[in-house]
Amino acid sequence: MTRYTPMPPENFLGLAEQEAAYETSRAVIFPVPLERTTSYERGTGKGPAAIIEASRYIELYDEELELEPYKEIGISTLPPIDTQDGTLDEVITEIFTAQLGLLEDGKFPVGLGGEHSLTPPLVSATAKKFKNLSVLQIDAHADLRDEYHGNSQSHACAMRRVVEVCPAVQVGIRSISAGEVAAIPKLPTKIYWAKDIVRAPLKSWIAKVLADLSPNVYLTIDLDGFDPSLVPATGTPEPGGLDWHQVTSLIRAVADHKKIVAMDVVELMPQPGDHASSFLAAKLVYKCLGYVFCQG
Ligand SMILES: [Mn+2]
Repeated sequence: MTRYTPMPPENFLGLAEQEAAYETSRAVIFPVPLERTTSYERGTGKGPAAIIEASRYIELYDEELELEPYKEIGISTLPPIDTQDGTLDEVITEIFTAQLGLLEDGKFPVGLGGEHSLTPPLVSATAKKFKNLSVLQIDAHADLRDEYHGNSQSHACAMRRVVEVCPAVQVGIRSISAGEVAAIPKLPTKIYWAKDIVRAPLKSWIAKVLADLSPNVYLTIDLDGFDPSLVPATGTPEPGGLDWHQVTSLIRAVADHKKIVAMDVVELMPQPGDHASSFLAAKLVYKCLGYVFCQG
């Protein structure tokens, strides 16, 4: 008998109840449809639902790992957290508290955004639980502004808030302000510019990223880190981005050499007629879980 956990529209991957029960799942999909400070186009609040919807069309067998990761992992899907009621500060506190609860339960949380402002509370909670934490960010944007339009919690400030908590390694960056560039030498962050890696052999830079990361890693993936030819559905698309092979090779190497303890995938802004972006996001989440839990 096939039954699904009672959350609309379905759980991640459309799994049967025994493979998606919270108690027995090691990974938990945590939808955070936050959209308070987006700057260009709107719609990223619909990102988590679109990723979960697309995930139901993914093959459950991973051709790289040669197994069905969900069977080894158990993947539970939470209902979306309420991001509408209350001030942004209150919502950020709720995100922090929810993340800490998942970590205290021994889960591997996968935050689905939503705008990048959700990452700092997720990282803060993760840093409370795990010492020696660093953050690996894949993104087009440095997001190192101290404030943006008077708001220190803006998506444009996400990594500035993160590096106040723990060091970062930023990969795929190709959009940054002069003020941010000036601040970098004083910040605990290392930048891998898209211009230096998109045409370089994987071997030439992935080992350096590994060397820059601490033993425990929080992974935050802004989908605009990918080239917009692959993921057009983001709020602030930037040309000249990473491809699928580059991103998955990097994450596979990190999962192999470090302990990835939590992650998020943010900034999907679903567009009518474009299923490729949501599908990529869903497949990326499943790939990451396979790399984290099912590698040799
Ligand atoms: Mn970005």
